[in-house]
Amino acid sequence: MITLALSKGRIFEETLPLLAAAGIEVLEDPEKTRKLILPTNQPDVRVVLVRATDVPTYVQYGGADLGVAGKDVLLEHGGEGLYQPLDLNIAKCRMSVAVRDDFDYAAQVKQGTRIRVATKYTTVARQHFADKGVHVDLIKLYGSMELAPLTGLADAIVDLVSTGKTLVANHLVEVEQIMEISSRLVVNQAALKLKRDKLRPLIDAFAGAIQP
Ligand code: PRT
Ligand code: MG
Repeated sequence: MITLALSKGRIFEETLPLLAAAGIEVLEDPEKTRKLILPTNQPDVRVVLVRATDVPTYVQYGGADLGVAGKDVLLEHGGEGLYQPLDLNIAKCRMSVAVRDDFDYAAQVKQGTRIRVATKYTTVARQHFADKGVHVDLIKLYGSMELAPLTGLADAIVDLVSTGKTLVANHLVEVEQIMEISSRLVVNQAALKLKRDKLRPLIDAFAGAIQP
């Protein structure tokens, strides 16, 4: 049995064409079923639905043989025990610093003021501000980062941006782009050896179906 870990939503949707290229069709719609293990048209391939941030953990410990996870999630996880053969170029966005549109970020940085930054991505954020020599106090959040500057919890956020509509709707502006983000295929290192005959063709089919 090959077990693939995916998160519901954009990663599931954008992985479907890659699965199709490998001849795999998921037989149930995650938005309609309450099942967490979904069968496919291949009796020896199944999909498990986990939170986006849990995908690397499932694959690392062998709860799944492979999975699809955002670079954001992989950087925070650390990537231990994971083979990352492919950038799938899906679920694309960027990680950015944003502030309230009335907050003069450049002036605060120039003055050397300590800036309070709320984020789910504390590892990446700490590194980014250290590299820039910006003094920050990081506040760990698990979601809705956009609310932090509006309530006075923080001066800035580090979050993912794709269309930019969420920032605009909340009177926030992007002041720095930290990195481009896309999702990668991650494979359990032991599974790659033990189930090589099944996993190699799957990885090759995915590789051949990546859109530029
Ligand atoms: O939603 P949940 O709390 O369950 O988990 P999650 O947010 O970790 O999962 P999900 O499925 O929302 O995201 C999975 C992966 O998709 C992330 O790890 C990213 O690699 C990738 N991705 C791509 C995004 C976005 N684009 C994105 N726009 N993840 C989140 N967003 C959010 C962003 O955080 C912000 O709140 O969408 C909002 C901004 O969108 P725009 O279009 O308004 O700019
Ligand atoms: Mg989300």
